[in-house]
Amino acid sequence: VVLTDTRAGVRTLTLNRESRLNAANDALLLGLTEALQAADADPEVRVVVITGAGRGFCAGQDLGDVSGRDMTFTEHLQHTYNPLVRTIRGLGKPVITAVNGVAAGAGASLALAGDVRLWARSAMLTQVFSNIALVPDSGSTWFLPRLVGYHKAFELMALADKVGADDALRLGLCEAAYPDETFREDVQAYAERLAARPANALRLTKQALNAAMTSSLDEALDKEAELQQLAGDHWEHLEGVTAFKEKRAPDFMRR
Ligand code: LHQ
Repeated sequence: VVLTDTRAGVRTLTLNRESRLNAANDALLLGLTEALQAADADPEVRVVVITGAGRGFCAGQDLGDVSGRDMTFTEHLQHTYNPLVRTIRGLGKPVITAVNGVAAGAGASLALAGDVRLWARSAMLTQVFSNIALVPDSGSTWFLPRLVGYHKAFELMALADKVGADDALRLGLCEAAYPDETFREDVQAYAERLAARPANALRLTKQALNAAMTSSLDEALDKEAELQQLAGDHWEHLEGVTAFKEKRAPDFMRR
């Protein structure tokens, strides 16, 4: 249910339940989490892309699937969705969510969880949870108000309005929106640009930003001072400074 492909340091994980708009069952959620962990451990991989097969990104929980039904809602979330979101946020490599089509419910949460969110023009996000009288989960209550503020988040959640690419750009729900026809290539090109950046420094940057999202300025300053030591001691830093002095482009991909 999750296809894997690696090109030029970019590992692409494709959700593959096309006929259901990649609605999530346990196999998809656990398979995606496992694939992310494998990508983290693989030295060939510098950037991870999560995308969907066909015209959907992810339609959220598969409402026709009975897996997880022997669990409570709480147990189900703690067993499948929550480890997935924690794995994305904790991954030592940048994760791009390449939103090729509709992202609904927990699929919308997944779309927001990436470090970089790239959309196809025809993509659409909807907080459908209230349509079936549930609360937003899989991180949406954390991500969305930080992006759009409390009031817009509440409105999107309460009314389940559909957010298209123009509004997503305006609201800061994505970094770029590409034509459908060139979407896959545009995502790959963006990912390769990211893959050429200093991997250790980006890993530490992600760590610093994640910590700062819930910390005070004082704590953020201390965290920066701690992580800057790790960055400064790494060969990447020496390469960056040497390249600057030699007036050439740095090579952060050598091993
Ligand atoms: C689907 C689904 C789907 C199954 C489309 N399931 N088949 C966590 C833990 C525990 C419990 C519950 O929830 C959660 C978190 C959640 O994610 S709750 C939210 C669950 N998701 C939804 O409620 C979304 C339901 N789907 C929709 O509202 C629409 O399908 C969207 C807006 C996603 C797309 O609309 P359209 O583009 O008009 O496509 P469509 O509705 O025609 O769907 C195409 C097919 O995909 C269709 O099947 P069919 O056999 O008729 O072709 C749908 O039934 C199927 N599908 N989403 N979640």
